[in-house]
Amino acid sequence: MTTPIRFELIKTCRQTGARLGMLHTPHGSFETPMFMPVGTLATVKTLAPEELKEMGAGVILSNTYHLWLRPGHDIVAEAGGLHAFMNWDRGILTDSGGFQVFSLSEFRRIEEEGVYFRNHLNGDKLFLSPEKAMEIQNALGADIIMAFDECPPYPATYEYMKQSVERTSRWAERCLKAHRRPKEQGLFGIVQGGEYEDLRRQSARDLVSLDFLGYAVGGLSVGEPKEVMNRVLEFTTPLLPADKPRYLMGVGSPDSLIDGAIRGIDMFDCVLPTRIGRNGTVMTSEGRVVIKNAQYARDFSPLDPNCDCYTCRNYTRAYIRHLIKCDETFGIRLTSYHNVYFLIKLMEQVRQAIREDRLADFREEFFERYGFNKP
Ligand code: PRF
Ligand code: ZN
Repeated sequence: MTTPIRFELIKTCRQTGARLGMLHTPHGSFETPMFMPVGTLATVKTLAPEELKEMGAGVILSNTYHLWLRPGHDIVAEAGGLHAFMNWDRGILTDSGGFQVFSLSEFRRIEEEGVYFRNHLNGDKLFLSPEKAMEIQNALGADIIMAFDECPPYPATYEYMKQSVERTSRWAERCLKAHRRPKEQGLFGIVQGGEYEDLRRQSARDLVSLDFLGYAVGGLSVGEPKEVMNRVLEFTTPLLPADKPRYLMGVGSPDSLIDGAIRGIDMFDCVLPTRIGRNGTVMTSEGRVVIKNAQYARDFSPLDPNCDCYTCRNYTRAYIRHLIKCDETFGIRLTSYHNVYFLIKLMEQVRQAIREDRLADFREEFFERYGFNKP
């Protein structure tokens, strides 16, 4: 194989311009737009790989930063790589660590060379650079690996953002040079630039000229209003090559998945389904349900009347509420299962709507039922 990652554009929706595609990886081919569940520590919290497969998950995401600290990328490499270590034979994407450093650790200092910061677990001094992030990701062995970038906070000044975008481009070039397994792992570049159109343009131009196998849009879903994210996507995705996959990082609310697909995004990831699942919130076709609420104590219906997942076929709201209120781990397994299934099936519906050129209609119906159209 000459290129580990190949994207096949199958069709675009005539109503919206959304793309139906196929992502070919060394661990299988998967339809896009897709949602990638997050398994930060080489596990999608509470779910077994077999369960993720039966739901139809294609690619899962894991994190360079976390696996570097625990158990150490050397141990994962010794196990035969991340796929073997965690018993997952479909796709894996690893994020490069930059974003996690910015969101988790204190005392970070960004220099041209890389980022100095403290371990969020024990306070030890650490240093992560483009070369180090590539070394770790090459050892982990994911199918898709990410360039080491800076994701500035929102809002950031234009002057700061410009410097940051330029540094992220230089870091991206260093990542390409440091990549030791280009035949087995596809490297994606990450477009930054915040809400500034000319900086997004500059970032996209720099990265596209470096020729990555795919492009992520980073620096969104960092606290900006939804309209800002949509506007940034509207002017950013047209800057990216049509024959390469586009990945919107860290976005997973149902409305944003649909609105991202409409703006030409092919891949998404987010901790949302498992994170809210663990605190007892579920996404349903009729909106979010906080299962701990007293109103569900005697509700013997499934989490979502329109869902055919393992949880909804077998368990009631009242039972799941009871488990979660008693801190029984089975409860959060059931909510996590349902929530991940919900987003995977949502993307199946999005793909079907693209196939039939009716994604705008689907969006309207979905938003109405979910309650996004309410004031
Ligand atoms: N960069 C990286 N990972 C990320 C992001 C980013 O900008 C985001 C932004 N939402 C999530 N994860 N490397
Ligand atoms: Zn369900």
